[in-house]
Amino acid sequence: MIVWQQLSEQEQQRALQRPVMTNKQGLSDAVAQLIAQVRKEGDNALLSLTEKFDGIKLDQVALSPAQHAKSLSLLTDETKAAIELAYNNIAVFHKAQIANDISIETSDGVVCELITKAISSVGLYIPGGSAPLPSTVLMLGVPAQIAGCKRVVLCTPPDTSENNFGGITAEILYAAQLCGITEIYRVGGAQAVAALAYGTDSIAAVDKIFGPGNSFVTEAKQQVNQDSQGAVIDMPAGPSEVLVIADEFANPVFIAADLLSQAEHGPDSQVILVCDNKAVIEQVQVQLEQQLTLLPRVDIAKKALANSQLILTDSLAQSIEISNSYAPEHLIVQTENPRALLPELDNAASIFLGAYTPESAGDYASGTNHVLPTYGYSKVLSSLNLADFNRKFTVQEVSKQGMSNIGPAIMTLAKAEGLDAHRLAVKVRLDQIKQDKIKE
Ligand code: HSO
Ligand code: ZN
Repeated sequence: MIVWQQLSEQEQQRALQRPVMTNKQGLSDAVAQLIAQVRKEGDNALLSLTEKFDGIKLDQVALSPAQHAKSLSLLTDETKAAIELAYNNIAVFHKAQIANDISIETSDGVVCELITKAISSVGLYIPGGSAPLPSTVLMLGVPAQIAGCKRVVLCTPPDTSENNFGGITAEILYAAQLCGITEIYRVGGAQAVAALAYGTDSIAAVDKIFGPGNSFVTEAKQQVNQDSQGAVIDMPAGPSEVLVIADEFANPVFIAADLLSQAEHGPDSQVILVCDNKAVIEQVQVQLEQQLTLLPRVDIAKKALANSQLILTDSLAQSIEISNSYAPEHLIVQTENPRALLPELDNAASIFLGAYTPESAGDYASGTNHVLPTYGYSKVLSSLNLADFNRKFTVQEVSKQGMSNIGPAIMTLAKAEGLDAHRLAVKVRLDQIKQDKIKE
């Protein structure tokens, strides 16, 4: 536990520092090579890299209908129902985000419009292997479906477990099926990102790539994003993080469970508790130790906890201040009246209010999206939403009357900028309008 009051300003800054994301040259070179190989050798590169990294020799990246059916058959009714419940809630929340087009007359005879259209083709990268994420299929696939993207392509590494060797995790397939995704490929890592960005014989290139991944995937996304021939990506990736604001009314068992649910994601996960009550922090510490030992991912969670903080503040106001300056990805508020604090919570990508709102709710099934800006980006970036699968463009139509109304001002502005061709483009029209009037 650290006592905020007793730290110098510098120490306070250090306490909230995130792990430095070193863009190791070795990683960057290795990924650049993988991308180059996929661009040159196409499907052959995908198959040989899958053999090398995933240890499985495939004859094609597409999943055959027979393999698809075999993988899907492994799913229990209980899991299906859970995926359906999550799908429905996520769909309700994202359908509510459908934006209305705008058409408005800004001056008499001057009509301006804002039109929303779906991005035509999107690629969803879903991690596989030891920790497949069917929930991420829903978080990406549902908004893509609601936005109406014409092509939705899913890439995920092939399953190498004994009973589904060479298939795809059943939960991923079922979630994809609900989202109407039919293009599914068994390829992961940087090679999947390269295929999505540049295309191969089997996988046509997409316009935008979404989804989390390991350091290779993250680096590959950055590289294709920087290339104008590549693809745009969803958002910068960083270690996942949670900050809990608690007061004397909070339940230490709940808090510890929430902190651990974040800690089990990875050794670099960030977990922070800010609380103005010492007894609560001490009880959380006891709970952390007790609950930790029961977790299958105890080693990962332990590492994450080692670089995390339990901070004693002198007031709730100070706790809020710390949270706002840290700008967490997830913010859980366990206080007497959490909703009352909401107007003061400025920077967080996803906020969880009250004792019965764990992060797990938003991770899986409440309806909000779990793809969120981390690493302090919540100050400027938004939680993934329907707009990420859309683009907006404008339309304008100016009548003769409209040109007469705004033309003189445009000419004055063009003159002020010294752009005479701009001024003339208006003048020729105003002259024509004058001539037409004389003829009338
Ligand atoms: N907490 C993760 C999302 C996730 N949790 C997926 C469980 N599965 C990042 O927001
Ligand atoms: Zn999670």
